[in-house]
Parts: sequence; structure tokens; C-alpha cells
Amino acid sequence: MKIIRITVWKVPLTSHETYNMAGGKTCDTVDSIVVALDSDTGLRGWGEVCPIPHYLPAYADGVLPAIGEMAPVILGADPVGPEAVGAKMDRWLPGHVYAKSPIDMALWDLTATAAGLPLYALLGGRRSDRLPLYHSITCVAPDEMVRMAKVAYQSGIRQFQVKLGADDDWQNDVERLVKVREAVGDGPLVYGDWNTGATRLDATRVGRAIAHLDIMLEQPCATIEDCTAVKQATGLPMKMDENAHDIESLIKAYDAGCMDAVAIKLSKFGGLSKCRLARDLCLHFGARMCVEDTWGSDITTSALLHLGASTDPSMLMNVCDLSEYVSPRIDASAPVREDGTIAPPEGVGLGVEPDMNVLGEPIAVLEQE
Ligand code: 0XW
Ligand code: MG
Repeated sequence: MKIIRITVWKVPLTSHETYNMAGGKTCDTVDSIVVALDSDTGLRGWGEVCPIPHYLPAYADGVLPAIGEMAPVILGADPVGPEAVGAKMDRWLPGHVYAKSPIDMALWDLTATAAGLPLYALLGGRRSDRLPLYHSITCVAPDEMVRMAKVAYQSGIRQFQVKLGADDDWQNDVERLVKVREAVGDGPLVYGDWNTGATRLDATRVGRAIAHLDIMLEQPCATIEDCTAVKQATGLPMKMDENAHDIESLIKAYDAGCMDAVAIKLSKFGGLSKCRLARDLCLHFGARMCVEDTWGSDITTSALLHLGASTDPSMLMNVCDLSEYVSPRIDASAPVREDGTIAPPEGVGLGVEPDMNVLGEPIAVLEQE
């Protein structure tokens, strides 16, 4: 089999609730980049990447030029065995992991489709029927966040990510965590995420004020060293996110004793292939995993569900139904949350069928000359 065409679309995704994070980061309408790889046998594989502005070294308009740069090693390649194509991309254009993620996703979709198997079968086999979801609560007034937590609780969600720091007032963050913790009762997992936006001092003040509660902190500061200092000063469990993006950073965070949990985001590592390696390393490290991506619709969500479904359930903390937070849906028949859980799509490959009306006109079609 040979890849003969790369088609790229840009789809603006609008959040149902404007999503506020520390440091002035917000997610209102953001562009998702959808990629299709066509083979000479008539099979098509799908990929998607949706970077959040200012969140990681990634931006939507950077995806197409990077794919154009890599086109000479993608076009003509055999898609079966995505890591072989990945190695060629890494030699041709080092870095640019987020632009490689949708290509890698589409290669896995093609490989599994050619094998006639659902993608999870190639990533380790189905390890659970349904996967636990968390719900991420935008950083707004504490009482409004409590209301959102209660709505999510009613729908069956038992894991709550409380965004912190958007108003730069550490006492409001204490109120957010105390009130959400109380609202959902004992048992559910509650964690506060600063998305790197807190100083060591403020994160430590918040952490010490709530240290008597069952709460985990997520990525308070911009470095592993500062996050470790906050963990040591507060004694609270710590989830790593922005700083954990490759094998080296996972080892560093583990060695620092700062990785009780970790976000394995597809485009942060460079796609399913790299995340599968990261997932297997985290199994060894004993870090509970959140398998997800930065943002996106149904293609991204389906890909992360296949990786989640093939991950040892005892180490899979949760997954994220990103397509639930935005519209439009790229495949309205793709899985949705049910009683706080979700399952990967049925069918071969990724199992998604994008709605061509939602995708609209492609922004590029690259073919072998
Ligand atoms: C990447 N986010 C902003 C969106 C996901 O829902 C989770 C969150 C994070 O930083 O963890
Ligand atoms: Mg995070």
C-alpha cells in the first residue's frame, strides 16, 4: 500500500462555555486541523489536531506548512507500520510534534483498517469496556463552578478538574477548591489545574490552605522544579501536564517524585505512536494516566479512546470527551458520555466517519508529482 494524497481541512470549533485558564488563556473558537491520508488501494485514514492558543508550542496555522515540508517522506510511503513513517518524518523535520500527531493518527487508522481491526487491537488490546471520564470546569466565579460540578455529577461524572488562577487571586482559588470538593461529596476525584500560571508562592499558599482536603494539584507552575517544590511544601499529590511531553520529561518528573498522575495528550507527544511509548513507560512508573489531547472534535476523541481502551484500567485515571465541549461535531454518530463513562467507536480503524458538510472545502490537497 502507498499513500497517494494528503488532504487538509480547517474546522473552527466553538466551546459551549468559554473555557478560561490561568494566565489569560481562553478557548472560545479555535481552529481544528483535520487530515485525510488516501492510499492507492482506496482506503482513507483520518487525523485531527486542535492546538489551544498560548497553551503549548503549537498553533493551528503551523500544521499545514509542517505537513507540506514533510510531504516528500509521507507521499509514496507504506502507511502500514506508522512508526516507520514516523521515523522518516523525525529525520526529515525534527520536532514539530503537534503537526506529526494527525499524520500519525491517520496512519494508525489506515493500518488498522487494512488489518480489518479496531485500532485498540493494535495498541494493546481492549482492556476495558467503558472508560471513566473527568469533567473540566472553566475558571469562573466559585459558585458558578460549583453549579457546573453539580450538573456534571448528576450526569454520572466522578472526576472533576477545577481550573484555577484566571483572576489571579489565590484566595478565590481556595474557595473554588473548597466549594467544589464539598459539592461533590467524599469519594470523587477533585483536582485543581493552574496550567502553569501560578507562582510557587501562590500555589503553595493555596495548597496549604486546602491541605486538609482530599485534593490533587495539576501543573501549578511552569517548570518541573517549581511543581516539585509546591508538592513538597503542600504534601498534596501532583499531576503533571504541560511539562510532560516526551520520554525525557517523563523520566525527569518521575525522578523528581512529582508525577502521581500525568496527562498523556496525543499532540503534546507527537501522536498515538509516541503516546503508546509514554503510556507503557508510565505503567512502569506507576503514574495514573489521563489519556486525552489538548482540544478537538470526534476524530481526536476517537483516537484517544482507542489508546485509553488499550491501557491497563488500574493505571488509567480517566479520558476526556473533548467533542462534548465544542461544536460542531465532526461525526455526530461518534461516542458520547453516558453515566460518566465513554467507549471507543465500534468498527475498524478509528471508527469515525467525518461529515463532509462539516469539513467543507479543504485548505490543501497534496499529491505526488
Ligand atoms: C487541555 N485542557 C485545557 C483541556 C482539557 O480538557 C484538559 C485541560 C488541561 O490543561 O488539562
Ligand atoms: Mg492540564
